[in-house]
Amino acid sequence: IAFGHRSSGPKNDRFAGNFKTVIISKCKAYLGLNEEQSSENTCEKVWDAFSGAYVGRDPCDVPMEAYDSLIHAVNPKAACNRMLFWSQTKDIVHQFTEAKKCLLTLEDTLLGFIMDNLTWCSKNGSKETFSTGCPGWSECEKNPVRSFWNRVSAAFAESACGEVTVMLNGSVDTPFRANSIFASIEVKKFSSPKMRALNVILVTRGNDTANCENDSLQNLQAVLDPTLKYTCTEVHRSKIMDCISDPDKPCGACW
Ligand code: DVN
Repeated sequence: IAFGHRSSGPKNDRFAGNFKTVIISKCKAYLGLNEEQSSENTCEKVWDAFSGAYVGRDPCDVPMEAYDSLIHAVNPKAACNRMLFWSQTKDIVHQFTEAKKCLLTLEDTLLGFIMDNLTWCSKNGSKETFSTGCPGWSECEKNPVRSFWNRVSAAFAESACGEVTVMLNGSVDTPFRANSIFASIEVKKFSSPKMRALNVILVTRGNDTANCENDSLQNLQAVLDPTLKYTCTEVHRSKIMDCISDPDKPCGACW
């Protein structure tokens, strides 16, 4: 009787309810901290558009376009000259943007912040959201999580303006990896004259495998809009870490 008003089983409803609660509370926490223009029901709108993308769908058949209405619902404003892209440098970039507010990554925007580190999917004909038993990143291409990151990354890169920074990993053979989101989605959306330059920060550890002459970085320059200015700077990881831990060091001193 206690759950009599619910349309399906209480156990599943409770689970779906939890995921919705996580999304709404992360959304509210973000808006509270970031003083962004928002209305009373922004987070409810985010949930409706977000869940509408994948709930009831086969977890291997959610294309990136399913999240179009979510992007339109949020319509994030671009932060010209402050956008930081990354590939294979997740930990250091987020430590960096946490410490220094001069640059921001996708995960420092509303949608990226909410979904970072979460997994979700539904099933054909279901009303539920699951956080376990969902397809892995490469198990099928059109899974809800991968399509979400593809779609929000495309929107983030499309809005890129002014001087743009990307932190790449100099300790791997291929800092610019062809099937990364950065290479396969974001770089293709960069366009001048709105965007002026791409500045690569290649994070090295000394005795490293890659430098700015790396073949994959030649590929990056080759696929980039030729009217964009390109720079590449090798920066030792310890220099960035020192900068992160010293609140008195301005961003300009980090590389
Ligand atoms: O510029 C950034 C940002 O804007 C973003 O959304 O896209 C860029 C980063 O994506 P990327 O270029 O594909 O960078 P990575 O380091 O190759 O992959 C980033 C993340 O995607 C990984 O950390 C994985 O997320 P996870 O599991 O740590 O939460 C995920 N990922 C990518 N390829 C994967 C994968 N997870 C599992 N298997 C793979 N093959």
